[in-house]
Amino acid sequence: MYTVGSYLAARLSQIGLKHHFAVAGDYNLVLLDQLLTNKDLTQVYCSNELNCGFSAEGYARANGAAAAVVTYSVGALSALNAIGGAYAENLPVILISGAPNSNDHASKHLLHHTLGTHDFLYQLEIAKKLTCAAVSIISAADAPALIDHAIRTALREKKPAYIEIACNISAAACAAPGPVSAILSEDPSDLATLEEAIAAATDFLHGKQKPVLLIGSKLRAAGAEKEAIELADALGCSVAVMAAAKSFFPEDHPQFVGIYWGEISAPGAREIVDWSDAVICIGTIFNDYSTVGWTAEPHGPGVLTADTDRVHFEGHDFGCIHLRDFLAALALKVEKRDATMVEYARIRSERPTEPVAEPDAKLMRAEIVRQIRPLVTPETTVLAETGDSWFNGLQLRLPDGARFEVEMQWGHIGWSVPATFGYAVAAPERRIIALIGDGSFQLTAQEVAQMIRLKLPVIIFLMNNHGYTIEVEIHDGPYNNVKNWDYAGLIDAFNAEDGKGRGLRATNGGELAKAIDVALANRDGPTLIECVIDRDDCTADLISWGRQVATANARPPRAD
Ligand code: DPX
Ligand code: MG
Repeated sequence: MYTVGSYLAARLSQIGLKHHFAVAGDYNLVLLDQLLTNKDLTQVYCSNELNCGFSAEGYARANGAAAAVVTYSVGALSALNAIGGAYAENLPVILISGAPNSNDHASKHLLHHTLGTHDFLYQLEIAKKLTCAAVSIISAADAPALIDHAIRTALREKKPAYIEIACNISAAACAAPGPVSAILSEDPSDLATLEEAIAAATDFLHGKQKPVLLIGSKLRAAGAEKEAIELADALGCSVAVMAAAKSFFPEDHPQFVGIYWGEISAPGAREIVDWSDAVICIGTIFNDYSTVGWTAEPHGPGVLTADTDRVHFEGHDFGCIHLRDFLAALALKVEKRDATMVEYARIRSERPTEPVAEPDAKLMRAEIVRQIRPLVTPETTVLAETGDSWFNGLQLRLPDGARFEVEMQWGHIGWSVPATFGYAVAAPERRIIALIGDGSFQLTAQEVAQMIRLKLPVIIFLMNNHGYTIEVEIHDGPYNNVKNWDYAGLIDAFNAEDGKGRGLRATNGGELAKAIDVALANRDGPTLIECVIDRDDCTADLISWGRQVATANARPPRAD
């Protein structure tokens, strides 16, 4: 016997979820009971719904998909911010909201947790804008079809979906779920189009001497990481990655030339991409941030764009092709073209590494990065928060297997605390390191308590520069100052009577080294290391990038 709630649980489990994230509320309590009946799914609780959404977002990064369960309006409207993030970041997160009793629709009743009007559709309408599929279940008979539609669409499109379930329907009987293949199956690439696209792309490359591959952040969502390596191997050309795609192409691959990010690119990477006569952009996203204020965007007849389901370049536009099929088929057709590697070997240089600081010298940002470097093993995932943490993280060299997560399209400060929690729930076997600024941490700090609750040995480097330094570099004012907290002391408060989290403060390199030892030894909970640095002690990359972004923001209105 299935109910709407147990049907939903079965489908979540079938698509590979072992957990779902939740905050309770009276519109979803019966649903939560139903989800608990599935012994293959663990319910994981969050401190608030924004964090619940971001925890699921982080889980989806490690696991491929995720679910968050919240209550109506007061919960869901907070979670929807994170769902917008999942849309921007191409992650299939299923947001499930309890909803008013089906009898209250079209009745005279006013309900709590609503606007105080008879409109109970506004949440669904908002969710439609932020998801690829949004359904409302007010009849158990319709539940299987609606649930399947939402989940299938999310998995296909790698975008979030929304399911709301009237609170009196969650425990109502419904049909049993069928085979999961009905949800997982996807339309194959159109073969005739694929063939023509490969012929045209081969022609395009035939006339070119200096191709490069530029890897973008949609590569993972497209499930095409392996195929990108195949194409790189076949072409023998240089491979640059965009910042948001760090770790999506192995950094110890011999053709890896580093991050392409305009004037703050890895040494040689910008020169090679700009010199190329055939930039193959794979799953790339060019926005104001990734183009450094519109100063660095490959364009013109030498650009071939291979997107998630579409390939286009001068005079051609082919749809209905999966990226992985295009890359794999092209790899079989192309000839070696290694001119960019030959040139790169001539011009390459290394960024200077950070000098070792005296153990009792005042702590500086560079020393922190220097001490984090050896922690990054093949089993490590680094999550880097919006702020100078992006630029610090991007400077870490990743051995094969290490992963790197950023939320560069949505850019919600505070994302990384719950996302790290969700990621750690999904991948407890990995070493998980979060780089977070003080301002960002203050948005979502509570989720450290959930890391303590589940005894997750996450290491958090909290850069306390006493402000919104990235904003300081873009445009400074009193609004960029942050009230200081006793961050290390906060962990004791979260521990209460039973927690095993550790909070430490480092003001010099010696203290930082000792704190890292404590963190590595603490397997029973998170360790937060507050790294105290000057307000303007930031990367040179942040200064250069911030100046260009500020210039782009400050463009005057057009006269017309
Ligand atoms: C804001 C940003 O302390 O990092 O390294 O000091 O910059 P840095 P912090 O975490 O400060 C972050 C701060 C205020 N961005 O510099 S990046 C605007 C913003 C945002 N998201 C939300 N609100 C405001 N990105 C939710
Ligand atoms: Mg800061």
